[in-house]
Amino acid sequence: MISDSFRERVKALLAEQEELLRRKNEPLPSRNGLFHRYRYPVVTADHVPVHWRFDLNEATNPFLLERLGVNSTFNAGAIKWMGKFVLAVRVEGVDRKSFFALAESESGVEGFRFRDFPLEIPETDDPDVNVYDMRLTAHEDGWIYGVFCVERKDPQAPPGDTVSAVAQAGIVRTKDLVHWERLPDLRTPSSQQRNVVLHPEFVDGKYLFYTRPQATFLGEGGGIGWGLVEDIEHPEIREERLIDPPVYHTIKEAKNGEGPPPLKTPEGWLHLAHGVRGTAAGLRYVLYLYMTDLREPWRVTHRPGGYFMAPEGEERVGDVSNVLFSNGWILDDDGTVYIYYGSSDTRLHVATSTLERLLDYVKNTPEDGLRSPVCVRQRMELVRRNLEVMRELGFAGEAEVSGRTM
Ligand code: M1P
Repeated sequence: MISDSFRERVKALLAEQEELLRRKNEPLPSRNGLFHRYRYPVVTADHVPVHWRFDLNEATNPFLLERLGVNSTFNAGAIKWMGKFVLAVRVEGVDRKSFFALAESESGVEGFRFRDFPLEIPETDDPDVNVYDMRLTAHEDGWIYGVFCVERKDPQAPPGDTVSAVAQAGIVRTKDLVHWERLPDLRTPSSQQRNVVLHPEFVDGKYLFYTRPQATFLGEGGGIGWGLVEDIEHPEIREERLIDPPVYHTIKEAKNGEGPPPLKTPEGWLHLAHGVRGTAAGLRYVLYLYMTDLREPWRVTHRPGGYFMAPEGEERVGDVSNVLFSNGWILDDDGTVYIYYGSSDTRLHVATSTLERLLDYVKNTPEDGLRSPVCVRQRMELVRRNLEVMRELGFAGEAEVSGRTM
């Protein structure tokens, strides 16, 4: 027999969450013409169903306490499936273990609801300790692959070392987002792998993976690499080559990593990645774009300098502050691009742009000048051209009045 007061408390919990799930989102004005952020994050720990966190049985939980709390929801893979925007969200419990859960929305910018259960993905013979950051790739072989980081304690760690870990790429595949088959972990020449992404098309009849070869768990200095796999059921990359290495005094000075699978466009493969640099306040993760050749997806054709998106406002603060990270984006039929990004390892946001704008940005943004004098020259060139235009438009006088000269 459930008491009325218990029933009321459960009702209140559910109603509070329902209000959050029904909250309307709205685009914020764009300051750079390139994308719109949205007022609210699309998935937070509070979006995780009440019945995944609380024991709703009065007999076993008379105080209605949260039994299995959720710390954060971030870094989601993304796919458009049966007309819905589906995210494979990284959900992290208060016990620090992450798992995957699908959340779906009709609009892509609000109303994300988790399915009834989290994903229970099969394991290999080597038990998984932690899994995170799934990239979803709808491959031309007909499967949807989920490539994620699987982390285990380093077997070589000396006694007493409770920290050293080994990161590898785990692989699952599905045809319906319900039944998942686990394949062996990807084998590569590198002892550690994170940020591994499957390219959506075959290259010479083989599977192409973007990798991040790294010697240590934290992976400073690795760079984005690529390699080919002949047999996806025995996935092994024998040769790994670098596409996009870290570069001194850039936004990817310390390390970088591929984001979601690249988008196929008429002009090349559009890539989203994260770049990391050290600061006195710790690492700073920003997002950047680059483009590769359609037939040779490992050959970079455009490298706009600087970042595309960096943490702002509340995005700056969280469990790992000053981090933007994206492993999911969706190109919709009307050309809108939905970019899902985690902020500070705590919550998940969306930003929208269009393919047209992103291509314009990638093709026309100058490459990083790498040295201040070169960057000044780039800016001088822009200023001169603009003053010319402003004069034609009849605005040159204003520039002169404010003290600027030709
Ligand atoms: O904490 C920031 C990010 O750190 C890792 O990314 P990377 O391997 O590039 O350093 C990942 O754990 C990622 O999930 C996390 O957001």
